[in-house]
Amino acid sequence: MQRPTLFIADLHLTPERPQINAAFFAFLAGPATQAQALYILGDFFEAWVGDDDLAHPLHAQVAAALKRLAQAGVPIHVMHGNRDFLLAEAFCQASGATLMADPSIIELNGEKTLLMHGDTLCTDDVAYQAFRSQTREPNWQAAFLAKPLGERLALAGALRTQSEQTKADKTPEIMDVHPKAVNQALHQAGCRRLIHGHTHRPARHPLEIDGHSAERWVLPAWYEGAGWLQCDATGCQMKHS
Ligand code: LP5
Ligand code: MN
Repeated sequence: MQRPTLFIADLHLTPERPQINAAFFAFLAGPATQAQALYILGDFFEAWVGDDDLAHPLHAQVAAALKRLAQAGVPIHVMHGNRDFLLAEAFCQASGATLMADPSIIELNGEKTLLMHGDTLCTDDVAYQAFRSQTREPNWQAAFLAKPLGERLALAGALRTQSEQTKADKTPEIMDVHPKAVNQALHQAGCRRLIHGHTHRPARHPLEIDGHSAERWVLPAWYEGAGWLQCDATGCQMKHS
């Protein structure tokens, strides 16, 4: 039987949520071993301040566990999220994973499928989009990465606090994807299936794009437990453990 392709996002791995880390290691040792490929669509880590933080025991353990899966023959693809856009070459070396661009198009069981983290679709969140543009600039990143690790961790912590505060003032609609952005992304990519994370609102949304039926899958965050999308020739379904 054909092996399924698995998609996960928004695990937000951190030493502060050991039960979720355990759920991830169980996922890697279980369903992931049967996969044709594993796609991690951003916000894998709660915060990633640079690859030198691989020295943290949890980060080293996560990279080693991914590498075991990669060496067992399961290709692992990682996309940046808004929490871990600084994942880079050393992480790939340590984990055996390959970084993929956001957006990317893959051929999934004969269907062109668009993969995104999902943050770029939240076009009404103007303050976030400005912040995103700034922090994706190579010069900004070089200056940030030149700071000592401890300082970067402190800045990331301050920014997480600020993010939680600013989100309290934003409406749920502002923090969701904009339908026009979704339509435009699918139209431009020539795809009828989109898989993304970021909004933490797991669902399958049926759509119509250019007169054809289409679908948008939103991956779950891993706050309560593990959740992933499993796709094979018969289609996609959400799984939980
Ligand atoms: O992540 P989440 O779900 O809470 O909210 C996101 C958007 N927030 C973010 C910020 C991240 O949470 C922080 C990640 C830290 C790790 C990165 C490390 C490297 C960078 C360190 C830089 C110092 O992405 C949030 C969205 C929400 O998704 C829904 O889509 O609304 O957007 C914001 O909160 C951004 C604010 O609206 C604007 C922020 C202005 C910040 C100004 C810079 C101040 C620097 C503070 C450092 C002390
Ligand atoms: Mn995100």
